[in-house]
Amino acid sequence: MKSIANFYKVISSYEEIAVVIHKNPDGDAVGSSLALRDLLKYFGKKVKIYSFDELPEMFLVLQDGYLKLMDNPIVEKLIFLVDCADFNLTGLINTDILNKIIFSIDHHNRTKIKKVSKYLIYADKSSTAEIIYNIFQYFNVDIESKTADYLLLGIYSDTGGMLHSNVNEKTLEVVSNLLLYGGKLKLAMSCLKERKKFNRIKLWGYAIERLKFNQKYGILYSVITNLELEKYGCDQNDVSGLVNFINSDKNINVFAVFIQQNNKIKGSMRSENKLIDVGKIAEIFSGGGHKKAAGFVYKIEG
Ligand SMILES: [Mn+2]
Repeated sequence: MKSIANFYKVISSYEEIAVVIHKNPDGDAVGSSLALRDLLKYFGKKVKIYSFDELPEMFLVLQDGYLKLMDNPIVEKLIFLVDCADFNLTGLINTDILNKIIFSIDHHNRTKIKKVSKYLIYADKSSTAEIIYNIFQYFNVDIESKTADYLLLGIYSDTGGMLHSNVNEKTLEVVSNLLLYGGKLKLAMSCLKERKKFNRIKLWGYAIERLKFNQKYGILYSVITNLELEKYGCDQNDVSGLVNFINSDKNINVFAVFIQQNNKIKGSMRSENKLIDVGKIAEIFSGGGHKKAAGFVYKIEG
């Protein structure tokens, strides 16, 4: 689906609608899902948001808005996936989606996701939140200050606080308008700041100490094992900010952190090089992402 106009056509046949976010949810998944719920409610829909994982600690203030997927089977016939590059990242299983319509709203660099029949995918947007903002605008729906907070959380989270190269003049215009709608940066700031806990800083120090540079490909990377994560009292959420943190030197093509977990390697990559699309690299290793930031989980056979 290419046009936002079809969004209303699709939702008009349903009274009850589900929104599903990806595992290990980030600020964009959380902010976008809450804002989408507000939009759907404006259109008179009953909406439930489902998450496979508990929300990470920094989003606890928003926890009430979510149902745990395991304990709450989805009854709604229309399911929105937000910010989800890969169906497997939802935690949904085949029986959850039997005879249901799946609608993806996303900015990851993918044109097709398995089992999804409706799309609004704009890979040039900074975040899914920016796309949701565009839907509000298209249908002339007033954005309340609380919704503006959610959208700002999504945009701030995916742009590392407006520091990444996915920010353009449109993103800044959206942020400016959201502030005019009464949005505050407080929620976004508190969620981003919370990521710098003591344990996390110790882990980052350890990983930074072990950074290696691969001259041939211009990749700066570090490897952490799952046992080391445990030793520092951290989990995978604590690693996500690290790759943004080391993303610094303009002569380096790709910044990456790899977590080794039994027979799996989980990678998180960033690039500021215009010629490099890390989303494509991630796809090769069965992952996904947008041009400048991407992740994958690679299973080692045998
Ligand atoms: Mn996102």
